[in-house]
Amino acid sequence: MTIRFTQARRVLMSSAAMALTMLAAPAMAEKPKTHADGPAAAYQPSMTTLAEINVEIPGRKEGDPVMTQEEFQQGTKIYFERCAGCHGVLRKGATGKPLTTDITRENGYEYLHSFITYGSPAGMPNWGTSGELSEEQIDLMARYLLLEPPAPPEFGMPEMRNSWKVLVKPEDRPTQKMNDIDIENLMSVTLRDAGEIALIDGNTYEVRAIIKTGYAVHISRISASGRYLFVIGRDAKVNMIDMWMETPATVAEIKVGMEARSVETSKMEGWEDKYAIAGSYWPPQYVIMDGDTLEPKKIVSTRGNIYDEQTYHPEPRVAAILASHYRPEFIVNVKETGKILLVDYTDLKNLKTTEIEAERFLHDGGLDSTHRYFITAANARNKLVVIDTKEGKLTAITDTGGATPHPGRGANFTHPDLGPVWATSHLGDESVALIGTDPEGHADNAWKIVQSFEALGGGSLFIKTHPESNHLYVDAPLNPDAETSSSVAVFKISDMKAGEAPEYTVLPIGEWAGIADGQPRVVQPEFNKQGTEVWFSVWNSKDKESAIVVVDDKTLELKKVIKDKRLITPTGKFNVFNTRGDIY
Ligand code: DHE
Repeated sequence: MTIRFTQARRVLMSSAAMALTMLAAPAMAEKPKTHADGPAAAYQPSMTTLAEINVEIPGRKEGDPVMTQEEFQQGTKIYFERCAGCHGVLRKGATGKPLTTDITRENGYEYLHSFITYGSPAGMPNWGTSGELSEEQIDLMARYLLLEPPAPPEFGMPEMRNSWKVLVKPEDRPTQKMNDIDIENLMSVTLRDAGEIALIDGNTYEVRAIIKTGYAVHISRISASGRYLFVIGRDAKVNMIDMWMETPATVAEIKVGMEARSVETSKMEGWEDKYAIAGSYWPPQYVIMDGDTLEPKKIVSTRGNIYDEQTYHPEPRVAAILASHYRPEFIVNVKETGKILLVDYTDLKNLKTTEIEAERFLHDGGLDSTHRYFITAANARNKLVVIDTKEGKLTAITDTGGATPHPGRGANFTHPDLGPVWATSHLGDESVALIGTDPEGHADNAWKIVQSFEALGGGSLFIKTHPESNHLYVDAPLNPDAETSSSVAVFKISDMKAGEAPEYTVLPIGEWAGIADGQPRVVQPEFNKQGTEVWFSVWNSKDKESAIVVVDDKTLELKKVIKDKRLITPTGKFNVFNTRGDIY
């Protein structure tokens, strides 16, 4: 059953939830939002791996509050898990304000205590009144912030080489495909909380392999030849999986840092499968590795100056990385300095990097349909940045008109009136924005937001279509309303008109999954190779049943519900053919 909506349900989202601020005094009279009220706040990075490290209390200063080593360790864990995503590992500020001791000591214990307890209407979560932190934990954190922060260890070449394992040497690997799997239509599915991926056959829906990967595994990318699959966990572990083996398995692995989110492989003609690259949140760096073995070759720190203020930032995290199809370059998003790096991999000894001034807090993005332009979200600034990967230059920076754009890799299609466009949905409101991507054929529309319309509600993470499809799918997994977060909006592309809000159909994917227990969220549409089916993850908690729901793209009817007790917390899905060719 599908429901038609002419008017989107509005869900109040606070874009301000992104901006944690310690500027104003805590306003106790105003009821702050709970953390869960703002999907943007709930989506802040959690440094879960860093939270496990052992730290020492840094050198004491006069007037330091008394804190035992055990309390300091607990404070560090809470800080890395709950606070570092916004305020930075070193407390120098990121999307949130700095919490260095010159500031926290000026404000004092009482101020910090009530700020943590009550939060602020501007977006600081009310950790105390929401019950997320106990009174003892708040007291601990208020004292903890008065002490100097611990510096987590660096992770350089010796650490990487120590962690690096070649499990099957290139010469011992098969010389031809040893299985009957249609690799191009395989889906690599993130099983987030299991620290595994499932390889699901796109033709038969059969789980062909479950492979152990890093902790809280995040994304998969595919080598240019289509043979190797690269998976990265939040603990910065990269697995390189050979899909030609009888049962696909890890042939090499490495840890590239302590917290990471992105991995990619070289795609330029003549450089296929030559290199892999992974970027980390901590330490702030990227590493270029051998594409056959993951041997680390070159580590480059991203510490440096913010593009506009030109002040030093000690921990600019590496967000999305894409491989250029036009030049032998990796495109590296550096979040906090707002720089996009074009890293030329032809000569690692004499590394050439083009550093583009973009915008701050770069997150995710993808290529336009010609693969020439990289379009990426500076999400905390509500901007899209466009890079010409052929010329190696900034093309445009455009405000999306919405709150916190979150495109994933985005969606390319030809609008009946407006020509070729790339679409993003938003985390902070219900809008979908279309940016014109055809500077030759539709020069007036190029790099402008040509249309904006409403989908289901805020809390959207991903949007998807396929060159063979006439539909645009928009999810809303972080919407606070359970029904909305388990549904998906579908727009018919051929019906779209300039200046007119398109209607959409709601697919009750969660309901179709037939899961009785829990409150699963529906996340990340992904097409099969042919562009005839779209797959959704029905993402439940770890101890509850989850599923993958497959929808027929032509009829929008349910085609298959994939259930298997091994499918624990499925989130991202990466079709080999589409991911490899940047088809989205
Ligand atoms: Fe992701 C992509 C970072 C939370 C699912 N995520 C990305 C990318 C980055 C990123 C930088 C782009 C990688 C690239 O293209 O090279 N993600 C982060 C975070 O910092 C954040 C907000 C919090 C954290 O602590 O990690 C975060 N991400 C999540 C989730 O909670 C999601 C929904 C579920 C999960 O599996 O963890 C999630 N992120 C994804 C997916 C992609 C992704 C599925 C790839 C989308 C694609 O189509 O390419």
